Parts: sequence; C-alpha cells; structure tokens
Amino acid sequence: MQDRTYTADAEPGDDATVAGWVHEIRDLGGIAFLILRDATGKIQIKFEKDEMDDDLVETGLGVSRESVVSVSGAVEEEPRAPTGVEVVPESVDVISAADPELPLDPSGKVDADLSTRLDNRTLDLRKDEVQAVFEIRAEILRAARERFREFHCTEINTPKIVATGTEGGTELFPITYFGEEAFMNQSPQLFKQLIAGSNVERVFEIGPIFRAEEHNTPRHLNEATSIDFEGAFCDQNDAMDVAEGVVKAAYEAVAENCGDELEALGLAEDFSVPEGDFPRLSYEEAIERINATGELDEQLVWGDDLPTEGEKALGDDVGGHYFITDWPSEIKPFYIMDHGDEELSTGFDLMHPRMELVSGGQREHRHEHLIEGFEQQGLDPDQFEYYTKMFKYGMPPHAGFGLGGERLIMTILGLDNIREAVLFPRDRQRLSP
Ligand code: AMO
Repeated sequence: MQDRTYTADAEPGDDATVAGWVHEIRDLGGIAFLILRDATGKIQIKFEKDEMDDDLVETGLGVSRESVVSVSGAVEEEPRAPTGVEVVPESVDVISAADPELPLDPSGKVDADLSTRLDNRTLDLRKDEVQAVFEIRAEILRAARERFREFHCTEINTPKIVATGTEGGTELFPITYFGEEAFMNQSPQLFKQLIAGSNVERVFEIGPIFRAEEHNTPRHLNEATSIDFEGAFCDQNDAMDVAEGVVKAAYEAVAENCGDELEALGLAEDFSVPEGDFPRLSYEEAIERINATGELDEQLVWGDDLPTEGEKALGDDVGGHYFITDWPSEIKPFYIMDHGDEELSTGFDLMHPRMELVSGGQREHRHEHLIEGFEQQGLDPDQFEYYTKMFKYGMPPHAGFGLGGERLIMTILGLDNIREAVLFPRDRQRLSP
C-alpha cells in the first residue's frame, strides 16, 4: 500500500495512514481506544465519542479483534499512550473483518496448547514471543551463512528426491518417481562429498532432511533443517573448528542483533554466549565419566551407543557444549574414516548439555575401503556407483558435519519442544498445515 506508514514510523505532526490488525479495543465511556498492531509494533487510535462522526466511531469501535483495518488521521503526541503518540482518526476502513470466534487468542491472555497453536500458526505468530523465535531463527541462519563464507565455503543446494539413502534404510520415506521407487533424502551427505571432491573444495548447505523415524519426542522431527559442511583437505579437527565457529557465531549474532526478540521471550537478562573452547572428550573418556556419575543402572562398555540418560548425565557434568571424538568404528556410518587402527573412527559429535547437535568426521576417500564399508553396512555398492565412481578420479581427503538447525535454535533459546522452532512441523501426527 503506497501511502501506508508503519506504526513505529508515525511521528507527531504527520498526517498518516496506518494499517494492521485490531489488537484490542479499550472503551472507557466518553473516550475509547483502538490499539492497532503491525509488524513494527502498536499504536493507539483515539475516539472521542461526542466530538466525532457517529459512523466513524461505530466503525472504529464496532470492529472485531484481529480484523485488518486502515486508519487515516493526524498523529499527535500523547505521553500517556504506550508509544508516546496516538492517531486521531479521520477515516477507518475495515479491510478484512475477523470472525469474532478466534481459535486462539493472539494477545496471549488465554493460553493455547501447542497443537492448537500449530493448527493456527497465522494467529499464533501474531504474538510477540512467537514471532521473536522466527526472527531469531532467521538471524541464526544468516549468521551461519556468513560464518561459512568467512571459512571460504560455497553455498550449494542438492537434490531432495534421491534413488538411495545413506543414514539407515529403515528411516527412508519412499515416493514414486515416474513409476520408479525413490526416496526423500535423509542427508546431503553423498552429494556434499561429491562437490568437496571437485575443486570447489569447501561447501555448505542449509536445507531439509527427511527422517521416517517412528519416535515422537520433543527433539525429533520427520522433516528437519540440516546445516551441512564439507571441506576438502580437512580432517575431523578442522571440521570441529568449523562446527564450533558456526555455533558460536549463532549465539553472538543473537546477543548482538536480537535484543528486542530476547526481551519478548523474557531471555534478555540471562542470555549469554558460550565462552572458551568447547572441550573435546574421547568416547572412552565420555563413557568413563558417565559411569562415574552413577546415574545409569548399568555401566557402559566400549562399543555401546550413549543412551539419552547417559548424555544427560555427562551434559550436567561438563556443564556446556562439548565434543565426543574417537568413536568406535562399529557405531559410526560406513563413510566415516578410521584412524589407521580399524577400531577407532574419526567421527565426532558436538553435544549441548540437553542433546546432540552435530555429527561429523573425516570421510573415507580411498575407493577400495569405501566399497568395503558399503558391504560391511549391508548396502549394495552398485546402487551407489554414481558416488563411488568419483572416488576413482582424484578424491582428496575431506571432512564435514551435519548440524541440526532446529536443535541449534531450540538449545539457544531454551525451547521445550523442537516443534516451536519450526513454522509447520512434520511429525508422526502432523502432516498439515
Ligand atoms: P545425523 O544423522 O547425526 O548425521 O544428523 C546430523 C544432525 O542433524 C540433526 N538431526 C535431527 N534433528 C531433528 N530431528 C531429526 N529427526 C534429526 N535427525 C538428525 C541432529 C544431528 O546431530 N550425514 C551425517 C552428518 C555428517 O556426517 O556430515 C548425518 O546426517 O542435530
């Protein structure tokens, strides 16, 4: 709309047209206020009933909450108004009247459960604290992109419809692709490696991954956003440096650029950026420390995957982000390289005390070892020939990682449920909206 002024830009002395949603109507008798809200904030519209045209008063005060209106009038200074100014209306135009029966209350006075909120995201996002999550999400992704560029990475986009999966066959969503079986991609893993093997060398991708996991938990989605890195001539330590840099950049950007949003979420006082280097514990040290906490009924032994309670106990013990390195090869994917000694892999995880954020490692770049890895994993190397073939034409050593975008946002903001970090989550129960 050409002549529209954002509420935040309305200055005393202006003749302005403001447009937005009816947040609230406060009727005090002879005087009444319509509080109008837009993306920049709220403004008070004053109705002096005896001094104004009846039709104008009726339209302005008769409109239902959350209707979209446009109001033209003089902007005046009013120290008692929440923003120090108010509009004295000359005309009120109801552009889109809202049904008075709202499925949720955007003023937040009445709480709604998460499911009602997700079913009505448009209304839910009218709340400052919900909008703040997505403004911060955008800032975190912007900061991640910027940090990757500082690490000389090129942003890539890889296919999401694929012929084969890599992260475990049971977790694939099958689809039909012109009569052939295909799948939604679980990870850009193989594609990012193929590009790192060209002389583009360092790449990143921020995009969707699809996991047909049955479990329904506060930290799993069936469609998540993965922040992926892959770099030629990198080993696992370089990849850990990049992962640490990206996670810290996200915290720093939120601290520097999201003051109002943190305020809306009630986090402004306590928000802090992680300090110092993230400790790097070997898997062996990790299981020893978990066993020493005494939190588990059974002691962990070499080769065990870390149970959620074990991760929690270790997270409480370490008290901040930390890496777990040198995992047993048998519990890491086939594309992760071993450390000379076949027992030990170069795989690593980056943990937040609440959950795993990242997995990564140096990759197997030797063609014959890669083929053996596929076979050991029970995968048919012939199906992956498009990938393995490129390892015959000059594949440098390379390393990378995948960082869960929603888990990053969730842990930075202390959200209880990962679904709060996604506009339209996909989970076991939710395919729409
Ligand atoms: P992985 O499967 O561990 O590794 O995934 C990497 C990170 O992605 C996030 N993540 C998820 N977040 C929410 N819901 C899910 N269902 C989900 N699954 C994964 C987690 C996890 O740490 N190809 C490797 C990465 C690599 O080695 O580069 C991979 O996909 O935060």
